[in-house]
Amino acid sequence: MRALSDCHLYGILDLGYIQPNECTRVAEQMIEGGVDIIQLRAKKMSILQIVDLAEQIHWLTSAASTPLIVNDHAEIARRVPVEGVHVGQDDEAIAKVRAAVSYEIIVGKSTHSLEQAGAAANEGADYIGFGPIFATPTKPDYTAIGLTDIKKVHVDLALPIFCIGGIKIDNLADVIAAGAKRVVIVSGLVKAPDIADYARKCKELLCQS
Ligand code: TZP
Ligand code: MG
Repeated sequence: MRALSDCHLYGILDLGYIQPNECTRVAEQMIEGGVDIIQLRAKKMSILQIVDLAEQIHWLTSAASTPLIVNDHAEIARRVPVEGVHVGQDDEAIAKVRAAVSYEIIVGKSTHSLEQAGAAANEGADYIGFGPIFATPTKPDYTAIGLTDIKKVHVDLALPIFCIGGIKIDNLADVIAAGAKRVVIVSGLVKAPDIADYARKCKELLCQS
């Protein structure tokens, strides 16, 4: 399995953008394009429905040594041997998520400020999402934090930091110039006419930095 430290491009199978029956195709294309780590995010589905989907996707991701992270629910990792769980500020505490799962998992946390980033590191997060950098319809109720704190969060914290929110191939160079080493791209990737090609181009920019 790919180590988290080797992950630079993070893709999300967001069921707000794709249908359940499109997940495996999209995951295959992400993997083909070099997406390093994939999350399954299904805000409106039941745990059982997500479990069913996670099982299908995990066959593909594990064959490609690509960690699969599920959003929000530790319960899914109890039923499917996914590699990790991602929690937000209002979800369960990291220790509680780890305690709920009988094997070692990656636990990531969403953060929206330098203060939250530091708190997540202290709480024991394996990685953080940091953003939204730019305003995004994928997370409409959140204010963009902009590029200015990216350098400082990298100076302050040693864990992997994935900048997220409104990042596309067209602004990725700016995000990297602001200090990002790792990014999450949601709509840019899943809505690309050629997902593998889009991922490949993003990876090139990230790997040059
Ligand atoms: N957390 C902060 S911004 C965001 C999440 C889940 C959504 C990012 O989506 P997009 O489509 O890449 O802007
Ligand atoms: Mg959540």
